[in-house]
Amino acid sequence: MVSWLLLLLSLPLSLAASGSRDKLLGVDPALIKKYTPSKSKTWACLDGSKDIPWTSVNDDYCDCLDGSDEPGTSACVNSQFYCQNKGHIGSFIPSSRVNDGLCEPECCDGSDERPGVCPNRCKEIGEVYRLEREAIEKIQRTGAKIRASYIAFAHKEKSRLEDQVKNLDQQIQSKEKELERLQDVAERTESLSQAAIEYKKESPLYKQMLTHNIALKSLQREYKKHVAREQSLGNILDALRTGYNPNYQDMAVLEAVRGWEELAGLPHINDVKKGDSDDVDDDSSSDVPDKEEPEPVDDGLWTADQVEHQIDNVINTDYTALLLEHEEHINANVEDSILFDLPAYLPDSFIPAYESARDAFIGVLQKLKLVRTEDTVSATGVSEAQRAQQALTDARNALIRLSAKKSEVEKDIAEVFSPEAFGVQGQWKQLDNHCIDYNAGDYTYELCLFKEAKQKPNNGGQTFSLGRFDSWNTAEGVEAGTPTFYSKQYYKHGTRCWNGPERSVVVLLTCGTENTVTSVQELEKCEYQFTATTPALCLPLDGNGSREEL
Ligand code: MAN
Repeated sequence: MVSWLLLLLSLPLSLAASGSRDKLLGVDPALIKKYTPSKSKTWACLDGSKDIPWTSVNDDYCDCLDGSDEPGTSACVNSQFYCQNKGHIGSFIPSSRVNDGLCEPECCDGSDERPGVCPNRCKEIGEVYRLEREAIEKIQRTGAKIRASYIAFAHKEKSRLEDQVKNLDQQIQSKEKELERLQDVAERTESLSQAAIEYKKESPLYKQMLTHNIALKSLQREYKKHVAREQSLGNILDALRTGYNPNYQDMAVLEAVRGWEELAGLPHINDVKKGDSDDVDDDSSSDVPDKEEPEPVDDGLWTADQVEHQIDNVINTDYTALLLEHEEHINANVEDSILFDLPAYLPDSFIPAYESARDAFIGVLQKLKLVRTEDTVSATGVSEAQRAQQALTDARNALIRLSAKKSEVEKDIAEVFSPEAFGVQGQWKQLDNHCIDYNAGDYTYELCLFKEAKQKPNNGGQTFSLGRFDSWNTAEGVEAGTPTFYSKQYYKHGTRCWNGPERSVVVLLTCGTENTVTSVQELEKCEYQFTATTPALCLPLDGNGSREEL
């Protein structure tokens, strides 16, 4: 009797309990608190549109416009069903797939179908999943440690680069000072060499040469005057010769004409007139002077023709250049003096001893300033000025190189912690130009991160560039610095494919304990896809990493 009473008392409770379980079937855990009846056993649709009897919740009839009264049935369209999947991970399915006789893979607890239809496989699935996840997490933990070391490297690298900039700054400063000094030296050497030239021009030889030049010019001018004068006189005498009247028997005129004819090598005018009858004026061929034989000249002297045509070359000589050539010649001659020719008269075995004694002797003479050293010669000459100019140019070029190097290092510094380059934490910096090989049978692919990808044939042939690093993931909506951004790299503008595009690569990156290329595929002709793992993508796990698990 007592037991019956207890049974009766407990019945509504257990019914109520099982009823409340049904009412909560498929409810999103975040909304579970909202699924409680009011005191009057009514319930308000979640959109607040109406109150319905609590018994109408999950009664397989859709009452609320938002479908919130049927979380555990397929009565309302566009509703979501939540499988608890106890022992594994809860998940949502569209409510249309509830009670359709099919066991949804997302609901390992079988709660999407009536009891008894689908087995609860959450324990075994959860176990496999946990093992897999543990393995992944282990990789991630190990990878994250390596990643941390990459970050530490980036910090060190940045300080190293900053020190390099400081060092370059110092070098630039001292180079600038050196440049100033060399500029000064070059200017002074330039004026010194000018002064040296002026000094050389004081040489009696040079001055005498200038005098000779003036004398030559004067003689040339006089010569030209005389030639012109002779020409005029010849014309006058020619007129007299052809125009005088022989009938006057003027002996003075006749003698003058004869004298002229002899000097000019002309035939006597009377003979010409007789021989040629009346056309004497038109045909002057018989009245030309005989071609003058070149006058013989003494050895080494110039002919009249040379005087006429070559004297200008001599007059226009560059005497300053000649002076410097002369100086060089004289200095060179020192080497050829009899003193330095001595070895020619010595037996071979004596020559080394002779040469060292000679060098020592010359050294002493140079120290005593009795013989000029090459430097002193050039210290007053043009070559010293050229040397100073060269030193100046070299220093200028070195300064340009240092400044360029500084800009390059400054750019590297800016990139270390840039999200667009090596990551906000600098986690990629250590992998700059890190090369990974992947043997694919016919080819070995080489991926030098942030630099270039290559395809090298294993059995001989041409290596192709598959492209140089271009960018991270540029897909729309992907923000720089996010894991998705760093999950893809593009290498572009490789060797052009025959009848096709330039070779290019997309590298898909995932977290791994090593930097490895795991696959290479040529998806389209000359468009390659690499998959690769890297610790740089292994983010540290928050807590134990199993928050989703129920
Ligand atoms: C080479 C390789 C191949 C590519 C062809 C295209 O053989 O680079 O990957 O498909 O050229 O001609």
